[in-house]
Amino acid sequence: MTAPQKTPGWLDWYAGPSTPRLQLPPGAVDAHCHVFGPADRFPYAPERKYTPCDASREQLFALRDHLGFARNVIVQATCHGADNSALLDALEHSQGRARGVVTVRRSVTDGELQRMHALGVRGVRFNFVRRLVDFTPKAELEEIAQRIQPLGWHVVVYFEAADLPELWSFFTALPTPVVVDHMGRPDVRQPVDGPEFGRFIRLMQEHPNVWSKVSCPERLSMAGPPALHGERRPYRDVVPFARRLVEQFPDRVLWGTDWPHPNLKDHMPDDGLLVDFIEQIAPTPAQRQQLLVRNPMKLYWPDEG
Ligand code: 0GY
Repeated sequence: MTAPQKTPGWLDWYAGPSTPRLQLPPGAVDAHCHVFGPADRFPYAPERKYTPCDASREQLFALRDHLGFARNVIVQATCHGADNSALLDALEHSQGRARGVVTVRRSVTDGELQRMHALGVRGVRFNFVRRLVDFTPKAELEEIAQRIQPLGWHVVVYFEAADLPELWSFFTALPTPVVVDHMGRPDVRQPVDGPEFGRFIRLMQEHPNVWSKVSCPERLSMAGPPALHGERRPYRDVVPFARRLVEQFPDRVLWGTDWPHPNLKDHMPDDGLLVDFIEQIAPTPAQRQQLLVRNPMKLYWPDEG
């Protein structure tokens, strides 16, 4: 089979990342990453909005070891639609060191959900980012949430900050923990104390079942690629946002690399530098222990945490 044509302008993940200066606590979890293909074994979904480069489970596990993580949470990427085969294959070969968050339709059977659970799936992802997916009707998502709740799973949501008002009532009615990807994608040109991020903080304040990934500075930053500035402390404009959440909600924040970084347009981050970024948003060892070990273990490995 010939390899599918990547989306024009696609940036491949960065091979040869540096060794982080920050030593991660033992048992650290990369709580947001993906596998892509390989397309010859796990073809991309016909309805996808982008075609990436391959990023295999072997490459993900090598990165995990290189950066000093112990575990991964692999999140279904939209380029695979609701076919979770690549993700489930990765879980199956992780020796218990990976958990998964899948995308399902209402047609999923109870038997399929049980099999996914046995392989390590602990959540479903609902995506509201228009450039990535055609929306699934909310009634269908509500039905899915009701069905996965008895399994002890949670719902991961991905949306743009401007859409939070419209999504608020849907999110706050979900019967499970709700984990927000990338801080709800704030516009970091706005003040951290401004109305937009204030709304997101209020969501977490008023709803103790809402968690946030304080991930993706490279996606949210407006400051440009770090190489341009020769910086080892890049993405400074994102720091106040992530730090606020780490300080205010220390027991409901997670962190992940987002490897292999789909759809970045201007640069591909060095994952070693991304790990070093954690020190800016969680400066104390106690904060990092919660962010990287205790919190993800509570959600994904509750029997071992
Ligand atoms: C991310 C972010 C993105 C993509 C996806 O599933 C996906 O395709 O999540 C994005 O393009 O912002 O979390 O990986």
